[in-house]
Amino acid sequence: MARIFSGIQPSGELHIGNYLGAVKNWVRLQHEHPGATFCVVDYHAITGRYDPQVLRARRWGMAASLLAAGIDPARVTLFMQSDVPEHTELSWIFTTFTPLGELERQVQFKDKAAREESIPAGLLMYPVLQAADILLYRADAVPVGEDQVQHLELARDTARRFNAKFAVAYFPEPQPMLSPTRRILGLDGQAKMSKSLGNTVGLLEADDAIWGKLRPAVTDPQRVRKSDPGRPEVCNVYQLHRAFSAPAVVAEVEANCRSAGWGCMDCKKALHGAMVAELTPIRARAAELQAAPGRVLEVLEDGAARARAVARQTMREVREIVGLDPLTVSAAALPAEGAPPAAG
Ligand code: AQP
Repeated sequence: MARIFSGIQPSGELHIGNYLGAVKNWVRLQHEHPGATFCVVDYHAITGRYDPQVLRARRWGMAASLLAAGIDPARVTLFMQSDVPEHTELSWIFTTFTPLGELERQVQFKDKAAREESIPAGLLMYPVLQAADILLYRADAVPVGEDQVQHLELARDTARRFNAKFAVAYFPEPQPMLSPTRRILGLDGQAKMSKSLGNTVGLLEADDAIWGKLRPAVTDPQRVRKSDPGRPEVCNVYQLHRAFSAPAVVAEVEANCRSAGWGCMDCKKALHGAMVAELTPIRARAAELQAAPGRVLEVLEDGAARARAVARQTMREVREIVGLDPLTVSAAALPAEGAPPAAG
């Protein structure tokens, strides 16, 4: 059975892009793959500018949102990355053989670096830490959105390089598991929905706040008047219908769009209804967790203990492979250039 790992940054609120691209898939997979490992990757979230007080709240909030979205700690391990410092240790080992040029070619690095005056090295190393996150659990399947496919290619290269460099067959080559909704655009219909671009719809937003964002959402730019027939294939609102609405409603939306039977506002109202239906129970669970915050901490503590057990075992083996295992007196007998001759 595939060994599953995935992570999410607590760099903002959980949004419908994260949910449809990744988290909904995690919830589905936990039934077929009990024992999957999911992580709030807070070391990643400090690669940009941030306020420590806000980060604390977001770390708790992201864990609570994942539980509210349906992650079941009885089936899977959910933990906070910084509770398992082996992630950074393995990452350092990987940086020692990852070619700089490959990191500089990562699209997400280029995009984010373009927005920075002074580029932190951590931003460049982000995919190396991500490779460590995955390979620490020797995962071979990673449910992610499409934007992470290039990073996973680097994780596979990392596994391959490690295995070749040390002549072992130790790390598997992790493959992406993409959901049908692998790339959700922001409501401006331009860029990927992204916490750092501020074009998101939060999973826990109130009904009227969601409507406030849906109302002006960009649709088919060629549909100027209500009587103009629309093209669902270029419409972001239609894509969201495919994610949230029942198949019969999606068919109805498509037919009414093409025939100009519905205006865009009719279509958006139907989408709002479908979103509210799916998100209301998630919001209710989030409110329950907000009222009992200790429950989230218990889940994270238990998850960290389980994750740490696996991580420590991997690092014991990795240290041995790379020659960083605890020294014993027999090391003195090994030939080492420039070393004093062994006694005896
Ligand atoms: N717009 C999206 N469509 C589909 N999937 C998406 N994911 C993110 N945005 C979309 C998927 O969500 C998971 C967690 O992502 P992340 O928060 O760890 O990193 P990210 O991709 O960088 O997300 P953001 O929102 O864009 O955050 P910032 O702005 O902080 O970088 C991943 O599986 C991702 O593919």
